[in-house]
Amino acid sequence: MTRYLITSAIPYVNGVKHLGNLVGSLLPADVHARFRRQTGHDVLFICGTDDHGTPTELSAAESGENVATYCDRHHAIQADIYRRFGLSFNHFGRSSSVWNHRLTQHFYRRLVAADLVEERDHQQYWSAVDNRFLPDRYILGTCPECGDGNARGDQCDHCGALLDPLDLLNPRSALSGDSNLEYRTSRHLFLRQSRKVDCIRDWIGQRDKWPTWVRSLALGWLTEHLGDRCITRDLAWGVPVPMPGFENKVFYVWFDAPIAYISATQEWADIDPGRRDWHQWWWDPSDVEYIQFLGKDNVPFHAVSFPVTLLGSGEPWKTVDVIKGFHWLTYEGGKFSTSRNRGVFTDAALDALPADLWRWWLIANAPENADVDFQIRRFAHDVGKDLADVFGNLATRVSTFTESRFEARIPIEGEPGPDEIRLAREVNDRLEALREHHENLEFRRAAAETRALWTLANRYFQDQAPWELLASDADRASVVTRFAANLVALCAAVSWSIIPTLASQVLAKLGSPSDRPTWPAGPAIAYLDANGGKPIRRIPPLVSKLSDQEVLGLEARFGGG
Ligand code: B3M
Ligand code: ZN
Repeated sequence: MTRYLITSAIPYVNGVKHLGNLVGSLLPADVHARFRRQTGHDVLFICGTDDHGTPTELSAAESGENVATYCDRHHAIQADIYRRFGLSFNHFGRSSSVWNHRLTQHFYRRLVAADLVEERDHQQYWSAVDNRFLPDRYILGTCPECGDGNARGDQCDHCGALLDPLDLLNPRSALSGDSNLEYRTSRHLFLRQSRKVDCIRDWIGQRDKWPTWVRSLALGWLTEHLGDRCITRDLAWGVPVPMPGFENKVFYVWFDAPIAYISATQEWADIDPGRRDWHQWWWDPSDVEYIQFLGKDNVPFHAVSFPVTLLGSGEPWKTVDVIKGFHWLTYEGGKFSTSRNRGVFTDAALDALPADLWRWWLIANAPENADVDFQIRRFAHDVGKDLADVFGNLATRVSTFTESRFEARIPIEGEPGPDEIRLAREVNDRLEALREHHENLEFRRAAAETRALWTLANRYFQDQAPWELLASDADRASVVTRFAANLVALCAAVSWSIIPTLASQVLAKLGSPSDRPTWPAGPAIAYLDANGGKPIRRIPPLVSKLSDQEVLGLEARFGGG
């Protein structure tokens, strides 16, 4: 049976992430990991923090902390937030770990042996005021593409262009503002990606499960931009370059970051070496399907650069089978902005409302094929409707009725009739569709199908009206109540990957396994007719709807409206 290796892009350690980061990689990866575990597969779900790079150094400098201490603190903050969001990583590692230092240097040596690394002189900005080189985000300036005045040395946040510091007009130091910069030559290492173009093109050609837009993005990058890439920087924080003359340099963050997927697995294995073996996941495994979840700006690095590292090493590393990319989540018609504190950040989201409300809306509206706008008012409306009116209402109504009219036991009397046979057939069809959507990584469709099952269950209970049957046909009232109670359990079990806390609450009250409910197997008629005599408890209202006042409060708090 296939085993699933699942990675989410590793978020930069600096600062708490917003909902866009959550839905762009971490959350869908979790939903898929949970779904695969539910269907009986062996899953390894790996993530961590991306601890290197100039944004982190700049944030540490701003907070007055030493970079390592800053990273420790922020790693713990992010790990805690993701735990509270229910993200079920097997391991949440760090790119600054000793495992990642070791493995990054290993890849470097293999690439040198394969003649894929070249030393070159590289022009860098140098500031006399700061007394240092200014790589990447240490430089700010005017974007040559769109004219925005605050583009950074590696990227323009305004238009998304990927840049080199030397591309910027009117460059200045991000540290001191010094604009009287010098060019200085510094010796750097380049990964000769251009020699691997055909190899990567063939490799992409063999991956047939990527979303079309991800594939074209990757192929476009391959043809237009695949120059050799500088993989070292004049910085102190990062993985040291094991090469004489490079004592004051480290590897570029994007060289070591994806390697952390593997090194975090090695760290995970070292926690319990008797039972865990990282080779089984990464070293030429025959039965592993590897899926990466990431935002669209990360596609080139995962579809082209990281494969150059893996394939270029000449070793049998596992490469990705499916890249599931995501577009952007925007916030109330604009951008999420950390500096302007605009948008919903993950810590504030959890302070305001339970995790499952965010999880539900984000998955149901995941930016899979285009950007999606998050609006507080729409969010409040949707979760009120789906989670309170449909799913919550179903669970509370059915359990309350069973408790008060059947002494808190699923009634055993009566035989299913034509309505139950029809219902079971529809449940079978919908379950099969739902399973396919999850297997195909179609999250919006999976959420819509999940909702359709809830609606079906609600409608069955409402149409059959067992409260009216009690006096006229007690056996029918029993059958309907039994089917409805089992439907609630089924609805909860298949929702667990998206809303794990709410689903577990419901299952616990119904006396069903709630930690990791198994995916329903076999014909629905059998399990909808089962459990006669089983005790259940009343399920209190699961989700309360947000009032207008509360919506206004959230808008004010998160800068929306
Ligand atoms: N930290 C960028 C990002 O969070 C980067 C991803 C690395 S994945 C190896 O978008
Ligand atoms: Zn720009």
